[in-house]
Amino acid sequence: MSTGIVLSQLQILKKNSKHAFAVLVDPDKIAPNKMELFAKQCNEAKVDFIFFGGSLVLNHEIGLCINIFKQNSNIPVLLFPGSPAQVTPEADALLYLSLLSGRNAELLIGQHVVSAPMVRSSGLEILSTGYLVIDGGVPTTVSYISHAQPIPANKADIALCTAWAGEMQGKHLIYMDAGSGAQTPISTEMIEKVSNNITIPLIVGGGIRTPKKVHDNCIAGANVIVVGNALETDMGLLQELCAATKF
Ligand code: 1GP
Repeated sequence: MSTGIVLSQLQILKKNSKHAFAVLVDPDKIAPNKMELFAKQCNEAKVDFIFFGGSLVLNHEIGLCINIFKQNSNIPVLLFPGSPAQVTPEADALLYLSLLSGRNAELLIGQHVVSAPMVRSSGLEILSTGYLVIDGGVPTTVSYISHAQPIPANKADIALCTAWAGEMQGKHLIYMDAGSGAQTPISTEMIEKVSNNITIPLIVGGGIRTPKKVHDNCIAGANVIVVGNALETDMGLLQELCAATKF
């Protein structure tokens, strides 16, 4: 089932205090006929990972989009599914998200149980991920859909204890997300507090729009920086945002 290639790449980043750049693709925002160009742009910018999915996806052609992407790029594709319906074997790995910051049993374990046979037989590398939604200043799709309260933005201790609980449960990764289109991205203080105190890789996303914020998050200890929205608005930012993780 799991080859472990993506996980070992992420673990090496954590071990060496290094950083990578991931682009989040909302399959509703890039039509299949634009995917080839998009893949080429990501190759050129040296993007490290592509995340596919979102809290709400209307497009039924995720597999097709991923196939086109992979025909034009060697960048690993990780599913970031808002629901089991977005799990598709064309990707390389699955961010197997458990919403640890919420108290919605469905997103902690319920949907995992129902989809277990399909996920097991998908052939995807499974990355067990403790998913923490942090308040980003505006109601985001993830907070609405999940029926779950985000962790307050100024409560780094809550984020740390939640990440610790995930680590002790055996999660491979922690993903702290202010939600797509967040007004306020996660503070460097919170990133630093969590990163300094866990031994598993840390992914950070939500509302990141500038190379400076990408760079600051890397310094604070994020191992993967995820950007979606800002690139949907201006793909011209890609090179600069990605380059801000390479130091
Ligand atoms: C959301 O972390 C991702 O789940 C990316 O957020 O779209 O705001 O960049 P943005």
